[in-house]
Amino acid sequence: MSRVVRVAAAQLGPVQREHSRADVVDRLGALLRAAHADGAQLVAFPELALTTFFPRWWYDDGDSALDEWYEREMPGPDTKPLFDEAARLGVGFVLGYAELADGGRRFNTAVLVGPDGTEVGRYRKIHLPGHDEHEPWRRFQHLEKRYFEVGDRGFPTFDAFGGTVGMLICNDRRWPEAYRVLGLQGVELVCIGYNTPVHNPPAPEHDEHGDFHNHLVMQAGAYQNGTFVVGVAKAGEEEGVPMIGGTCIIHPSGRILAEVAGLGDELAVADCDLDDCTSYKTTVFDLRRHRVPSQYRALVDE
Ligand code: CDV
Repeated sequence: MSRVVRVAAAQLGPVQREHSRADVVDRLGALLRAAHADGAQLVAFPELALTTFFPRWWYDDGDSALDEWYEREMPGPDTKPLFDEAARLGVGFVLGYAELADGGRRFNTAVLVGPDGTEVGRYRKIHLPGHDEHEPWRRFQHLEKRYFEVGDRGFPTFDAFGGTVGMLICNDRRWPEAYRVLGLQGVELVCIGYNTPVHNPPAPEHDEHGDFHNHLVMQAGAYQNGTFVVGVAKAGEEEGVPMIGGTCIIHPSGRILAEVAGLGDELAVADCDLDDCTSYKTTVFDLRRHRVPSQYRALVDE
C-alpha cells in the first residue's frame, strides 16, 4: 500500500496586535481550502499561529492582559470553525497556540488533528528561548521563559497519516537531541512551526545567517534521522519586528522538496513518500545498530 502523504506547509504572513482570532482563523481556513484544492491531506501551520508573537512584550505579574493571548480550550469558540472546515474537507492539520492548561499552567503547544477533525495528540515546547526578566536594552523582548513552562510530555510520536508523526516547535529545531528522541521512536514526518525574528538581540552578528541556519538545522535533522521535516514560518514584519520565512518541506535525504517564495500567507506542497525514510533508517542511520549510547553519558548527565 502506498504511503505517500501530500503535505502542505502553510506559511502565515504577519499577524498584528489588532487582528482578532476570527481574522486569523479566516486566513487559516483560506490556506486550508487552497491546500485541499491542491490535494493536500495534512496542512502544517506555524507556532503561536492564532495571535501576534506576544512574548515580545513585558507584562507585570498578575496582569490579566497576558491571559488574553492564551487558549483555554482547543477547539474553543474561535477555533471551532477551523476544525469543522478541516473535518468537512477531510484534511488533517497541525496548529501552534498558547495553551492555558489546568491549574493555570502555560505551555507553547502544537496540536495534531486528524482528517475527521479530532485531536490525535499534542506537543508542548521543550526548548524555550529568550529570558524571564525585563531586559529594556533589547529592541524587543523574547519572554518565552517567563510566559511558558517547559513542556511536560517529552517528545511524543503519533500513528497518523499512515506513518509515525512528531512535532517540534521553533527553537527545538536547533537542538539535535529533539530530532533524535523522535528518531529513536521511528518518526517519519516532523512538523515544526516557528517565529524567528531576523534580529537576534544577544548576537546581532548572527542576523545575516538567519535563513541559512534555519534550513541548516532542519535539513540536518531530517537526514540524520531519516525523516521528512516540514518547517513552517510565521513570517514578515509583525509589530515592527521583521521575521524570517523559508517555509519548506525536506526529504530524508536532507534535500528541500518544496519552498515558499515570499513572506506572506503561502503554501509549499510536496508528496512525501514515507517509504523513502527506510533506506536511511536501515543503513547509515540504523540507530539501534550504529549508535553507541554507552559513550553518550555527557548528553544526559547534568
Ligand atoms: N520562537 C522561537 O523559539 N524563536 C527562536 C529565536 C528567539 C532564536 C528561534 O530559535 O527561532
